[in-house]
Amino acid sequence: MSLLEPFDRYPLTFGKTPIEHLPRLSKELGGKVEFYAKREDCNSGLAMGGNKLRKLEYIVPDAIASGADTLVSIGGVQSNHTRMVAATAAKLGMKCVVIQEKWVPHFDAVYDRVGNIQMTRLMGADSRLVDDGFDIGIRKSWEDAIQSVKDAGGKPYPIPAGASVHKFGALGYVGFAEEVAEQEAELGFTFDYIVVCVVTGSTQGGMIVGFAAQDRADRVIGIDASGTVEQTREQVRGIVDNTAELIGLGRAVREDEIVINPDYAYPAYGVPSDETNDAIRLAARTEAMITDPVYEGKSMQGMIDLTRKGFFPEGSKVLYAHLGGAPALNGYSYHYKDG
Ligand code: 5PA
Repeated sequence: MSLLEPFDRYPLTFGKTPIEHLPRLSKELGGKVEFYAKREDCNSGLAMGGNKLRKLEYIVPDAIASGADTLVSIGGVQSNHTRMVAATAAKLGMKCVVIQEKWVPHFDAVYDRVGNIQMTRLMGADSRLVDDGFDIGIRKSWEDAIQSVKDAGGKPYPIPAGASVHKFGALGYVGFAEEVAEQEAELGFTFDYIVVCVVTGSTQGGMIVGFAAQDRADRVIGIDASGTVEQTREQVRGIVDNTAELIGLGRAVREDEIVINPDYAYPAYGVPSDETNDAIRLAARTEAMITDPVYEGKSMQGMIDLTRKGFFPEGSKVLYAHLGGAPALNGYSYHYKDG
């Protein structure tokens, strides 16, 4: 029986996400480890989908039950999360206010007009640009936006950055772990490692709890893209404890079951290194799998580098969780003008 049985879910996704073999990337990386991707980036018809929808599926029933008429959330200028909250609001017939902070020191001329923010505006969200810098915690700008909805006579439903420190924010990725186990039974083998990008924490946090129920949470390798890894780790710890309690895991998750590698977030959140860009190009040229400079490019870089360093024993099967994010590439046109 699913650990999620007691919780309401409002479907926003197509269903199980496909697991795709990556034979050309595997060969390129030496052929001793086989790579697969679980395509969370292809999970829905709502505004290009991505990891946030799995989280929002368990939050929407609470939003509806609260009688709210406006979803209020926060992210950077090119936030995927605010795009997904705007999409959810449009689909539900609710209003949406999103704060978009200057999380990235990046000055592409059309950065605040294309990609995620363009789609967010198209879906009718009230997108408010704010000058504050990167921080995954609770922000005054978000609290002010919640208050502004109340002042205008509306009923806000607050969704924190990345839907992460919401009590139900990690349930969706507990479901991911159960889905992987079902797919492994169909495939006839199990994965030795799962590689996932981590920033606000509920994607990996949910996976850790879900895989802890299968006694293999330490095989979830988080690749930090925040550049503030201590804060991210602390946030993941809190999310894991809350979620383990919520689903009745029946035991505490140990520190060694929370694995976060800080080595690939440089030079800063939202800024790709040369190695990130090489990883983005390699995934694109071997598998036509498009990753972005903020999140998935960094976890791809981590997976590639760890493979080259021999971290994954020969014969391992590694599952890369592709969480979405490609729309942000539009804001980085100059980086990739020559491919
Ligand atoms: C994001 C997050 P978590 O925040 O759950 O740790 O997930 C990291 C992550 N990949 C990984 C993609 C494509 C993501 O969008 N994005 C945030 C956003 O505002 O878009 C929450 C930061």
